[in-house]
Amino acid sequence: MAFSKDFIWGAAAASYQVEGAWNDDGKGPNVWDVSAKYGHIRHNETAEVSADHYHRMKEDVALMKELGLKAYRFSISWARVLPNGIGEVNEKGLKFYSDLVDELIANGIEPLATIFHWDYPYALDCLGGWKNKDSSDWFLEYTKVIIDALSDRVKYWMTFNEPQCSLGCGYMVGVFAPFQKCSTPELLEMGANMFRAHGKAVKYIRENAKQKCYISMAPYGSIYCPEDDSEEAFNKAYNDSFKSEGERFPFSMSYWSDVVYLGHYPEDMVEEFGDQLPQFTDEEWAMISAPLDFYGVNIYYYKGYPSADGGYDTNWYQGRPHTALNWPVTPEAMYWVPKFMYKRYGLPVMITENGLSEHDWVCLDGKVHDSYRIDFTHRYLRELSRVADEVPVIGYMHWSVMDNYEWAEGFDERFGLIYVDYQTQERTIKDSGYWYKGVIEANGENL
Ligand code: GBH
Repeated sequence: MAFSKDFIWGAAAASYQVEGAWNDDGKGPNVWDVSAKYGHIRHNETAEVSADHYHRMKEDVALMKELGLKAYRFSISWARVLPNGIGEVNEKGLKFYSDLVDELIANGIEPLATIFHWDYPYALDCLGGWKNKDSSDWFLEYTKVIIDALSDRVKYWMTFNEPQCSLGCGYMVGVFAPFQKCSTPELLEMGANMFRAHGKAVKYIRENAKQKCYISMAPYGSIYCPEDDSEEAFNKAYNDSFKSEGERFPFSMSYWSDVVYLGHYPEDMVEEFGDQLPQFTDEEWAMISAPLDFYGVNIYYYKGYPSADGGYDTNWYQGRPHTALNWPVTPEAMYWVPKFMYKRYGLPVMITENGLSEHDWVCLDGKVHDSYRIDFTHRYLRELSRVADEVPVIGYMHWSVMDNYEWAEGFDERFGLIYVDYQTQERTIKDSGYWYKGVIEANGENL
């Protein structure tokens, strides 16, 4: 039956988006803290306070318990733990994560930690960031600190969240911090350093974690859906989904996942770039593609082909349901992404993010009636239940546990199961939160 008895129902957030406390207790600045001061963010909003989770962690974990979550996926702020990215450890910052983990466990919630969710230390950015040949060693140094401190209690580790966005949005099209536009050779080199960083971190975790750990990356899964039931349609969608897209390779799935999960560059990249591709030694390849335990993937919608006449892409049509961020509502993505990823990478799949933005508000009766979030999630989870009969799916993390800072979009967009009033920091569990609680209690049998 669809969901296994030990299915991990949870919700997610990321350090920079919820914590606030941007310079409390010795935290160093990251590239977002700095960029936000230079007009890159809608309404010039900053995450200096955000949802103030750093100071309200216990209250927030109590709300997670109220939602019945079995797991919480959070990320660690590198510059909170190592203010300069390397060197001196900020014990108070590290203690915050240790306390969070204790609080989660005391409330019966499994902690799932993402090592890097985009908030790169500014001090390291000043040294060239991922362009610097030492950057993978910096990442290792940071990983050591958090593994030594938390791996006695944290079993699930994700190295990079959506590396596509880190490299593509941050350094190619320049819509995310640090808002750079780098050349293709630079991007290839930076990507190579990110792979080395991933590999070194995985090696360290395997050799030094205080208990058996489950490790993954968490890219986003962007695919094309088969247009009908035929084998041809399946093959076309599958093959197109894993194309590395020429110079847009940072946004592809195959670039990140073939290297890490299969141990080679995608064939079409080898054809396209030949000798331009950074080379790895055999030892590096072994480290970069060392076996992982599951395939974590963020799922929001599937891609469309551009129309020939400049009209809608094929994942759109006139009047198509779309979210506040104008993302199409495509529940089928939740069926096809796990199916494609299992076929290609052969590992159990965990949905590390899925959700939608709405412009919710607190209604006259004091509640948040987010019926669209319920319907959206219901549709996506039904597809997940369908695919879980065919491929191993081990968990689902709703994005997000609470409203938060949506990067360059600031605070207009609300993704949470819990509403946050940014004026008062008051939290209100939305209708969708109570609905999700019911799904968890029924282990999805009521979908
Ligand atoms: C995630 O980004 C982030 O991890 C999270 O921090 C953020 O708050 C949340 O989602 C909401 O935005 O190639 O056409 O399939 C998601 C951003 C959305 C970017 C889906 C890629 C797919 C493009 N991603 N998108 S496509």
